[in-house]
Amino acid sequence: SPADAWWSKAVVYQIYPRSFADSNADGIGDLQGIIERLDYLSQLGVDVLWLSPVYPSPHDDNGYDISDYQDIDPLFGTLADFDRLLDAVHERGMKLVMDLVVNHTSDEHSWFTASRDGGPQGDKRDWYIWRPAREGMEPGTPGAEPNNWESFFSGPAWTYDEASGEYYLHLFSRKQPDLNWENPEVRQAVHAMMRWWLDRGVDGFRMDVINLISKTPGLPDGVVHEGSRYGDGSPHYICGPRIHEYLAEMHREVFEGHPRRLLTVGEMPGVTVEDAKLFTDPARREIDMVFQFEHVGLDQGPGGKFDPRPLRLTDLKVSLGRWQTGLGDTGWNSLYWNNHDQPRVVSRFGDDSPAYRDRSAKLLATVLHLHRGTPYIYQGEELAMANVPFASIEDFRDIETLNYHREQTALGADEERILAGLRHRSRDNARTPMQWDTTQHAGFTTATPWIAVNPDHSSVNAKAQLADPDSVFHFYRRLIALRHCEPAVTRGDFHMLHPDHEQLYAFTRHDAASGTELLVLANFGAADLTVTLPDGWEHSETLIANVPATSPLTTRHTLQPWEARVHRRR
Ligand code: ISL
Ligand code: CA
Repeated sequence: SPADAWWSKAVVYQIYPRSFADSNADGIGDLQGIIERLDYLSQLGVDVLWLSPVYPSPHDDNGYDISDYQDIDPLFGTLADFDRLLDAVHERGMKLVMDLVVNHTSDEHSWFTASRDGGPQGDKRDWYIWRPAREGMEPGTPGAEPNNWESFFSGPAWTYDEASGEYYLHLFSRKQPDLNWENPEVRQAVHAMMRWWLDRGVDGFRMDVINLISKTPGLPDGVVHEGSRYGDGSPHYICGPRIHEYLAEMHREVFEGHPRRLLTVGEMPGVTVEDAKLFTDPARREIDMVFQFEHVGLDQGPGGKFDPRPLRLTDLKVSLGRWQTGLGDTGWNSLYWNNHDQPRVVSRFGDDSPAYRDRSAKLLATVLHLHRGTPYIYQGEELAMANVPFASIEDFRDIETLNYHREQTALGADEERILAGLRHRSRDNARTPMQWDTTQHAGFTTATPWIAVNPDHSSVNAKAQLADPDSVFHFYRRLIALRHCEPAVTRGDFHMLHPDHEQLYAFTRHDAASGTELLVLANFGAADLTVTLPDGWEHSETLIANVPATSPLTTRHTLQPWEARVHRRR
């Protein structure tokens, strides 16, 4: 069972290098900055670090547009710095996982420039996805794109290349052309690059949008939904026809028989429980776990990502509960609230007002870390870093945000309305610098940071939290330690209690092997909540709680606002 694998006991910490720590005063985080903060991560107790991309890149999408897979961007340091970082991570008993972005490259990658400049008959033409204009249309004119797909970052998913008279596909920005995975040479080049990093000593990969690499042959138009100018291409690229074949092949070519214990996690927008079970069933030898997106889409209104609506707790429980039981004993979940693409969870699903910020952050941590699966912490989450009070569009940096703003402005949308959506949802909420202390730029840099720090760093920062045993940081540290020592956290089965309750998130974890059962109770709200417990939990042992001096459990128990507690019985 996947629960026997080393990573079932592990907690992963995601570093977004550009925003973590700047060692050379250029306003951008770097590898040396990470090295200087490793003791902080060691103290937190995490097992694995995942680095967002540090490869050479024009940074159209902050490094998710890679121009050379086998080097380090000078912004972040050198390969020698990387080797020092890797050693320092290993010396502390942690592992390092790289971001693998191979659905697309940068348009400045030599593979793409060769593909483009060699023209339709060129050697590397077939490494990318080139197509002529739509039948009967004048190439380069509006609507002449080969199909009607929309890019994730607004506008058509095709860009016209005047010189060759053809278009190339890019599901993301025009500077992120999609690789053609149908071409075996492309797959072999990717496998060789992955082996090169493993030979260097890295411990695995987080695979960017890896379920988008196989497209339906013929690239058919998508259905045009009400209110959209584009077709929905997603059925033709989400978990496409050859995706399992490609991942099984990658496993064979790269991971099979590898002497070290690795971790592979596939980022998979739109993946279903059924597919995830196939991807992560160890017997099928594809990948270890997937990032799914269902729970972070539940608070999205009909207008899409930037049209937020309040979360219904019952929806969250239905969704996460279905993934828990759906993957069951066969597959394995990744557990996350945050990453560099998501707004901060304490502002999103918790309560970031001064009264409840820390307590609700601890509640969210408790609920997540007690699920079955491998938890991921995104930098700053362990300090309850919150969304950012962006004043105007000038404060944002993210390409998705800026493109959306430009598109909506051109459509005549109201500026304040656009900004309201962006304040809730922009990816830049997650990308402001790590808050180390109370100094001007939060100890992140002594220069001007590439994006402004959140003004709340005067009260929310690592220095203050390290000194306070009741801080969110130390609470995360205790949750991580609990996973390391309590087998029911990793192995226990999952049973949701009170699924229809709109304020209570409660479940049990039962581990038959050790005869241990855990009960998790969480009050998602600012009002007291009286709950009726299942039999036999009165006076059970409290393992962890986010309120001081917890009273013993009674059959009818009243939870304080945002209270969370975990009990154990044997
Ligand atoms: O945040 C999103 C846009 O609304 C997501 O759809 C996101 O683009 C998707 O989850 C894929 O994310 C990954 O690939 C992107 C990159 O921009 C993201 O940062 C990365 O996590 C393209 O490489
Ligand atoms: Ca720097």
